[in-house]
Amino acid sequence: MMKEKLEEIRQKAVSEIENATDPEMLNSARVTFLGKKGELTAILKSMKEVAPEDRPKVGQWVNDTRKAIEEKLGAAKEKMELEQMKHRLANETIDVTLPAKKNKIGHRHPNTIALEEVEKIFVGMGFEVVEGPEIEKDYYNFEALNIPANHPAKDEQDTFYINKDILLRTQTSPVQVRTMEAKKPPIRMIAPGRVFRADEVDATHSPSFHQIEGMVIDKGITFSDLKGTLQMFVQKLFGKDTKVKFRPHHFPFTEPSAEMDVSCFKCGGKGCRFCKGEGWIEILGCGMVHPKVLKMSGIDPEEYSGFAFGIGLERIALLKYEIDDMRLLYENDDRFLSQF
Ligand code: 2U9
Repeated sequence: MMKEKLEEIRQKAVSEIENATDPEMLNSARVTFLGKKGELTAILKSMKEVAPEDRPKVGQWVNDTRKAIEEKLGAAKEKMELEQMKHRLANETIDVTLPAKKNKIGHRHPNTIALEEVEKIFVGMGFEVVEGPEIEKDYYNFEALNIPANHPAKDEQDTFYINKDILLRTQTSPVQVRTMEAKKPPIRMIAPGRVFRADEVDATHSPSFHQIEGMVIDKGITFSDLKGTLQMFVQKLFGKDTKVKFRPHHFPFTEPSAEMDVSCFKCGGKGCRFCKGEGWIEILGCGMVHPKVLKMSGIDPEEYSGFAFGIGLERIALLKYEIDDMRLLYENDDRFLSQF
């Protein structure tokens, strides 16, 4: 009777252990069968109902059953741990033959590539690269450049003012003014940098863009020096067959003033889609520095003369890389930038 009961407990335990799928289920089987309130303990507690002469034998059966269940539990636990270990090792396997993840590196922006090329050409001709503040005084941005108070460029529609006297520079010319104030000629400099104008965004305009301005001041500088220098510049930038053409223009800070065209570097001047059939592409503005401008910055126009020019950097980048919309330069789309 007792023996059958123990056998029944053993079978129940074995079946529960065999059905266990995780360590928690194993532990709960241990508590159920071997715990302080478990089934075997209950039998030991009821030993007083067993005849004294039978007690050693029944005690032996209980111990045998306990041992059988413990062994079963131990084996099941070991098997489970082995499975878990196998599983973990399989998941942690590193396939050293897999190709490595490609490191993504950045690209230089077309503006940067174009600027570095322009800087290299001018540095090669003995020019110095000078930078200046983007937030400027009205004096350096307008007055010192002979731009009168009633000039349309000074309108709040066109210029970002911080207050009456302080603004975001609309050109890099203030850098030349500051240089003239700070040192005596000869001066050969270019001033690249960010400028600001209250323009709506479209394919050719942005409220913030970049200019490269240049200036040479020395004794005996003439319009021929301007022509020779700028011709050399565009021949290095667009190719040695590039021709130049000057058209009269007006700027308050130069006299005389001109705009310079280059022969189309796509069709060589015959006229194509790129130059809109013109054969020529407008590239920069230039002129002889106005005597009043020299004088205001402390340079004697009787002793010195100079020329100056201004180029839009984005315009160079768009032309060089045949990009048809300026907005692409500002969107930082990697698919676009990685082409250059
Ligand atoms: C000083 C004296 C003269 C700078 C010059 C231009 C002509 C010019 C434009 C080209 C396209 C600006 O980028 S753009 O919008 N610039 O046409 N700039 S002469 O003349 C100076 C500058 C400083 C003291």
